Amino acid sequence: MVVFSAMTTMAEDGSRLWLRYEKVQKACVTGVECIAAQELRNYYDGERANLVIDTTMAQDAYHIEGTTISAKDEIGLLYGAYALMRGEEGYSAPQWQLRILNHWDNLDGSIERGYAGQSIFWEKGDHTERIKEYARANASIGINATVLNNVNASPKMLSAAYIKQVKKIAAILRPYGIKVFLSVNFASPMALGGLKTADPLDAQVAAWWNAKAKEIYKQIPDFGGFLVKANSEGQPGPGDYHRTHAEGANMLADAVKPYGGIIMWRSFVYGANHKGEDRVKQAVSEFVNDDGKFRDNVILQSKNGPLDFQPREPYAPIFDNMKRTPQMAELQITQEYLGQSRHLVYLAPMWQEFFRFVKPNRLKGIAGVANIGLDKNWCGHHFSQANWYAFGRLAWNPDLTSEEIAKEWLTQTFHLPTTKRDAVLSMMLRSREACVDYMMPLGLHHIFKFDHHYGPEPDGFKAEYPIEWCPVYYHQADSLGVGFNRSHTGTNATAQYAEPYRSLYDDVKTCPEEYLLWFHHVPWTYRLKNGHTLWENIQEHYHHGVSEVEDFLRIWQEVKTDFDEQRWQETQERLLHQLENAREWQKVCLDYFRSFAEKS
Ligand code: GCW
Repeated sequence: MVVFSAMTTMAEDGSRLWLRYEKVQKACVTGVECIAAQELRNYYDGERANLVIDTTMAQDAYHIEGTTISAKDEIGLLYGAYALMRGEEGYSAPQWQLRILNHWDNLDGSIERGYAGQSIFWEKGDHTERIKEYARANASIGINATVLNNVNASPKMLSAAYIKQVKKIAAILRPYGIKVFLSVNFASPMALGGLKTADPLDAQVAAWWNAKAKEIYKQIPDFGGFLVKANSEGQPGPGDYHRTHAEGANMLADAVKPYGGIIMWRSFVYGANHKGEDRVKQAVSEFVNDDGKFRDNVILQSKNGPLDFQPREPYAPIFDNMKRTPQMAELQITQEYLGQSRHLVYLAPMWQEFFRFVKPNRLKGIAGVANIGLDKNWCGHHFSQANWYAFGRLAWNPDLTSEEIAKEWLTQTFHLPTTKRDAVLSMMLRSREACVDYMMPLGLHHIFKFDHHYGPEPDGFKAEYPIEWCPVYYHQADSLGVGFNRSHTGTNATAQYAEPYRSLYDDVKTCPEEYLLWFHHVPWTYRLKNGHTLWENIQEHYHHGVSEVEDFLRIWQEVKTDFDEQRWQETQERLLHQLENAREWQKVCLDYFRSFAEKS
């Protein structure tokens, strides 16, 4: 167990995350000399610890018996050391070998959908210490890879000057077991290499990528590979040359293959080729013909839901449809659509919901869009740190419960008596459902304000925008009812699901109520399971969401004296704002829907 500082002796600005160890320098650490040994020597409150290499063990796994940790290598020992300090015993091995963060960080230091300051990698200045702390925090929860730049990638990323910087960052991360990857712009051979085309079947283009891969691996021999957003939201891709995604991905895969690299190819593609098609169907239509055609070092990376990181979505049916293609899931840690860094929303329950439908053994790895920036407390909101923590812990073991993870995080991050900890725990565990309730209950989706995605705009329509960006497209409210008919009488998106979900979702009577308006256009007067009408239910959910946040504020008052002042106060301010914003959601959405519902 670790020792915590007395609350008043140190500024509690959140910068130490869950690693709030005090130096005790008590333990006598024997065995392998490595970072794990140093960490234990500094912070472990036991008398002794022993580190043993056992090459027969699985990669990254550790075994803790008494105070002896065994693992295959120094990284496994490091994972074991952190586990010992949080009180674990016995054997543990990760579910996935690929546990990766995706940073949407731009080379000018800004972060797309970042709500916690500028980039720790690209903002001007020397952030070596910060990056080292980042590595340590990731290692403590088992994250072993990272993509350093935005999927909307600048071609400059692959210039010699930037590769040099990547090499420096890789050197800081390597001792903590973190492999570096880059997002690439598919048109880099033109923008950077002066070629006339980026056609993946053009020999010069392939040669350019081969040479680029060679240049990178010469500097960074353990470089991981590339993440690619192609032919999506204006990004270039193989489609520009009438080539398939497989043809584009395979050309890159061949370039990194000699060095053991991989390509993570995103399926988040909609628009251009699919005019008029229900947006949530488009990824499957776009990719299904490529199934089985990718090289073995390509992984298809898909968001958990078929739309875009909404507070609640059904799982993405692409996971059912690509049967011969390795796949990984992309989760979003940064709360783009869940109150950003201003709302307290603990995301583990949402991710676990996804794993109920897409079993972890169907996936090759797991990616999380990071919520980290240069803000003192890393994530903007003190409680958003819990989402980074939970992502790592679930990437290691998706069978952990949201409650177990939250308890671990609370115990390490604050210093609370059990009853108070449990009060805060209850707030965390209820927070995601509360957010769904005050933003878009019963399967409503994407009724956010344009562009920044913060706050409600159910009447949102702009003729100059693609219809898939307009809230009115998603709720389809009229005098008869509300919701998007995706059943066989509508867009038939339900047909993309495997049984039993296909039938379950298709029938308004069996469709789970939390997805009701996602799959069906339902009369305002339709009676739900509780006997109340749809319109009454919608109102009840919004009211409930708001009253949950009121209760969070009550809990927060109750625990005031158990917290350090700074973190309590900063969280309080955010909770007050969250309540105001939840009330705005309630008012704007109910006023708007009432204008249809009460006419009928
Ligand atoms: O969620 C949407 C975001 C974009 C993002 C895109 C994507 C990086 O609003 O900011 O771009 O998805 O995932 O590619």
